Amino acid sequence: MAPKIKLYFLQASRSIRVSWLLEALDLEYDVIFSPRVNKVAPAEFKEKVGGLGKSPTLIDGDLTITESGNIIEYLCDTYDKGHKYLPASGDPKRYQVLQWVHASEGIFMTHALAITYARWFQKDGSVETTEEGIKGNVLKDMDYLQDCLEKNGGNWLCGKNLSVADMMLHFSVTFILARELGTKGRQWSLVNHWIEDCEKEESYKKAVEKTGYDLSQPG
Ligand SMILES: N[C@@H](CCC(=O)N[C@@H](CS)C(=O)NCC(=O)O)C(=O)O
Repeated sequence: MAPKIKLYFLQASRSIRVSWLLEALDLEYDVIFSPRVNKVAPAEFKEKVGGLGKSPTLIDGDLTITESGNIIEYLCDTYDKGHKYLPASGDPKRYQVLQWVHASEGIFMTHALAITYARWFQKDGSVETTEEGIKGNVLKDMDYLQDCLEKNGGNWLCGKNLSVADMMLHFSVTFILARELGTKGRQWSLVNHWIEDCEKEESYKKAVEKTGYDLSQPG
């Protein structure tokens, strides 16, 4: 019988967050994959995904949901009965994890994409000047992350164990560093160490193997 969970997965995208969690939860799922064409999602793939055509989109039985953070919360509430990756509703620790889940999109990706879109679409004036203006936000975000990792004194964002905070933010930070979105010439040693730890996780490796995820692809 085909698995009831299906994941629309655009190459070099935030979809890796969901695939990583699906592997960590040991769930069966089918990947509906598309490469990028000229850096973006091909129109026929977006049509197949439906809605705004965004990846990740998850189907679980009759439910179709979008937004990586929302999908992650849904999967934890439905399948992570031991609350390994996201503490239970009402537990104060849950909101520390969710803070990073939301910051991954609402802060880190927002600032990163301001530079990405300037590079893609700015026709007049100097893109370098726009980047120079925006990069202060990205640098603050990265400095803050380094600081939090230092204060935490451990490998993971929230406490001693891997959580969905790491699974969400890993994509944002590797995207920022791989595309040098205001970060050229800067190093964050603890952030690099944390990325290495994320990528050593068996569940992350399985997700990469299953999906063919490759952030070095243009996008
Ligand atoms: N906030 C959404 C962003 C989804 C999103 O923009 N996904 C990108 C790939 S990372 C996408 O599907 N782009 C295709 C397009 O917009 O054409 C999330 O976290 O899931």
